[in-house]
Amino acid sequence: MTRKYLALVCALLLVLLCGCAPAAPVADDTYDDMIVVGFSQVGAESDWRNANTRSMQQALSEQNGYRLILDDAQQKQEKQITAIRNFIHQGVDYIVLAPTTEKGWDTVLAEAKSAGIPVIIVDRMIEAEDDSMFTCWIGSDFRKEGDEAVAWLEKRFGDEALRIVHLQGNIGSSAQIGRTEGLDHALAEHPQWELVYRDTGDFTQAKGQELVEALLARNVQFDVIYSENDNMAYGAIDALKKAGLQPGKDVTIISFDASHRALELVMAGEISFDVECNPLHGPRVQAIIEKLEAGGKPPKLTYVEESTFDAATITREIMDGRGY
Ligand code: GYE
Repeated sequence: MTRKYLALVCALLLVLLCGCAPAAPVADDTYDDMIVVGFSQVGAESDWRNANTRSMQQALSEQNGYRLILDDAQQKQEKQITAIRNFIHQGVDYIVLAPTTEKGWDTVLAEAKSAGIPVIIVDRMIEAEDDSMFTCWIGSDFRKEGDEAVAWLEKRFGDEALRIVHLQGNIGSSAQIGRTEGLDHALAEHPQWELVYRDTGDFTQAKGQELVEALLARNVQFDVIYSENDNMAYGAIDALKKAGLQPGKDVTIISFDASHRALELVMAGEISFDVECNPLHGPRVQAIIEKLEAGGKPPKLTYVEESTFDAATITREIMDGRGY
């Protein structure tokens, strides 16, 4: 504290004497009282991801007593591993990891563990050798999300013949694995549902559009697009419209995330069913850290509550009350 005040006084004197402010932060120990968090984020591939990043930045703000070091891994696991090593090297107080894929974390998490840095996993899950590698996890039940999507499809189409196009998220991510398992399970139960195409669109709008455009160019016929996130669905919708097809009428679209833009499309009837995936993990992580700071023990696994939307259940009030 004393050193900090001394540095502040020196900086003030500098301003008074020379009429100029020091270019760099006064001193590193400006952050002495702050909790330093290194956050390894997957990337910026989707609206969901951006809402998630904003939520973390808002909750773990300087105003709230945090110094957040954010690293965007551009959807590459090796970049995340490097970021975590940098956080360990910098001696952060906590590491928050939103993992790209489930596998491949044992070595780097063992390094964090031996450095004594708690690791909080958010959003997707990891497959760890032993679960002492991380302090706790908070995120969604992706298999349940997949099950909800196919339950709607069953209710809407029953045993009708359906040709389904499946746009997958990043292969090996929990969000892809759970949502794909839900569909696979339903495909096995409904022999009259045919999977006509399946590929990854990497959770991006551009890739979703590209895949559906390619299908239409090959004249592949389909009734349903099962898109594992909203951004790929936006791309698919653009591709359908460009080909003169009406999303929601000629092709039924099922999507995941239920971000604001997607719910507008649910209202407009272009997306028929959207399964919510809640990205607002910032305050949840903040609460976990506060608990740990106070010597408490947060639950090992926490699933956030989520709902689903179709044209019958969406209202303007619901939309206006949403933070993403
Ligand atoms: O559905 C997608 C994002 O892991 C839940 O990642 C997240 C998924 C989300 O890119 O839009």
